[in-house]
Amino acid sequence: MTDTQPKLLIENDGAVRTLRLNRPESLNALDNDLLKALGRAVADAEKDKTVRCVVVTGAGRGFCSGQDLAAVAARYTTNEPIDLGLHLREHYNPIITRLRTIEKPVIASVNGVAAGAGCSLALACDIRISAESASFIEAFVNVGLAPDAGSTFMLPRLIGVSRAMELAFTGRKVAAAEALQIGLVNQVVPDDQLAASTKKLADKLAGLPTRAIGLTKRAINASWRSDIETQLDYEAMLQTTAGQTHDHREGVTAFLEKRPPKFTGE
Ligand code: LHQ
Repeated sequence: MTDTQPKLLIENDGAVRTLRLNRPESLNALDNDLLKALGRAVADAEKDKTVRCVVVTGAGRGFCSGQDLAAVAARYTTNEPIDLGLHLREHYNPIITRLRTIEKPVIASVNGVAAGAGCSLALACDIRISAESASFIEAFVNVGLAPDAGSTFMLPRLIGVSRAMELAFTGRKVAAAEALQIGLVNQVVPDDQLAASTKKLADKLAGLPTRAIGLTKRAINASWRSDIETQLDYEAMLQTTAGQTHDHREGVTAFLEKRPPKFTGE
């Protein structure tokens, strides 16, 4: 790979925007350039009204191997003090926060190994569709670190505290079949069908009422720090907004006219 190739490929297909990590020689390890490009791309996708579904995937045989350890090691050859927390706050945390709050569906199309912060990246997406040969590794412990980039938030919520502890303590590789069984991924497909299955799901999601999906995401996120009374009230407030959208009118009209709805995302 030459330096002229972008480290992040941005592909548009109708209302679906795919962000493809493109450092295949390192299984898409995250260096500063790639992190910056990813941060910008997620922010752009959030702003762009023509984008109604975002897909995150990797080029080559890996999804993402996490922080580029060569870049970290390079810093350890000098006496320069290194603050990993600063690096997380500057580069990772804004990306993870935005993926969790962007009011559009985000799919991780996991084409290969997702390790360390690469696993966190997959977990930060709303839905995970995985190739049969893909795997998930909470690899942080293998390099003497605690999980970051949102893994300690998403992992117990997806698979329960006990399993989250085990995977984070051991850093063992979880194959796609086990990931499906424990609820780490939504769907596992044969490797050669990952692109087509992702496209099918992404096209479907991009054609749904995007505002309602955004509000759904907001409500489910809020439920994690809520109680039932507060949540019921929050749902009512969000439904006031949803009830004023064009897509709500269209959905009701289409139902009564016995035709498929044409949602515009407005
Ligand atoms: C890599 C990497 C990699 C560089 C494979 N970096 N080159 C930490 C610090 C700071 C702040 C932010 O947060 C974090 C959180 C983290 O993400 S810590 C965890 C970082 N990731 C890992 O510890 C995973 C390291 N990689 C592996 O354990 C293996 O490569 C896996 C299990 C992912 C894949 O194994 P294999 O399929 O056997 O492939 P491989 O090991 O042969 O890797 C292929 C190439 O990719 C190889 O380069 P080479 O020149 O020998 O072909 C690796 O050196 C390179 N690579 N991960 N993170």
